[in-house]
Amino acid sequence: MQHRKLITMDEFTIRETRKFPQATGELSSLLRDIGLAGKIINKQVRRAGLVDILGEHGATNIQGEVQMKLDVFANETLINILKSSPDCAGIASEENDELVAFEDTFSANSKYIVLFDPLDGSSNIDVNAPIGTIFSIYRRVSELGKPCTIEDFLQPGNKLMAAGYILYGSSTMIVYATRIGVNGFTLEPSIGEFCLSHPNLKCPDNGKIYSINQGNWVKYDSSMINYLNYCMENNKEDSRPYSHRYIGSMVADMHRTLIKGGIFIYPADKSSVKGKLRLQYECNPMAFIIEAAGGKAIYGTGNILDIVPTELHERTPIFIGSKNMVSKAIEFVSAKEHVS
Ligand code: P6P
Repeated sequence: MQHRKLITMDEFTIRETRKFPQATGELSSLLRDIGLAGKIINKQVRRAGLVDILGEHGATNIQGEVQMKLDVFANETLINILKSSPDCAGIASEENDELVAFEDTFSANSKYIVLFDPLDGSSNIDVNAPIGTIFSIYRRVSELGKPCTIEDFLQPGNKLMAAGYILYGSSTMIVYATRIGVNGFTLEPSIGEFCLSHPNLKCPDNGKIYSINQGNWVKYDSSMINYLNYCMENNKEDSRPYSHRYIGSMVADMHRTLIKGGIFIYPADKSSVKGKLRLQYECNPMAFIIEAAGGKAIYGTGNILDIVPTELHERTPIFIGSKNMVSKAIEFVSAKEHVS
């Protein structure tokens, strides 16, 4: 049988870079570094049940969430690798209160900064459910040669240069978007390389799955309840245009939404008036990916990518996925202006 030639992520990014004569290859190099961090994290995730890496690390992060040891390992791996990369001036992590500006000369002259959620969905670690790493890459706005500043990290999502996620699922994948498209790569363990498996990903305009934590039902306002009734009412005639799926790990729920179509929603509610999910670490990167794949990402009346962040860890409501399903949801849900 003729084996399909494997195209590694490095080969792919170099090929893409060659399409732009002015490109320097720094972004490709940064994506390679993030892929390396993903492979190192993946090795521990795959052994989590065997090594003393489960269980609560005891510390709590700025969100007040107890940090699982794997969270801390993933965070430190990403920081260490990006610190030694010549293409990253600094980072901001969902697990760190403040940004980390890399002070060495190499880094201070780098033109990119990276934000990441090192291990999203970590509450699923001890039940072996899919978890993921989410990352965003911006071109810095501060002066080269000096440490990066908070302004570099408070750019709206429409300024992103690239964004992606690593999904530690039944296989390990990295999916990333640039301004020219979305591509997925699956880790081939025998050679330790991410190989192109999902070229030119597109989010279907329609889908059959709505994804939301309906356990929060009692906290929703009437417009949100009306929308959920719409999602379920159709099932009474067993027409079943919509099914409900919710993994509770954004990377896994979003990957399904990207591949199969559907809508993922984490709305504002009575106890989380700004929503739960973080704008810079979860919502903007996912919005960038979904919109690059032809989908839609809204917070209420406006696009997620147009929100101008005012603080590093701010949250936002999110309706994201197949563009026709997002448009339908917004018909029901009264516009919720972004509460900054
Ligand atoms: P809930 C995980 O903690 C996370 O940040 C996302 O990955 C996920 O979509 C969401 O929170 C789950 O939140 O309130 O439904 O448990």
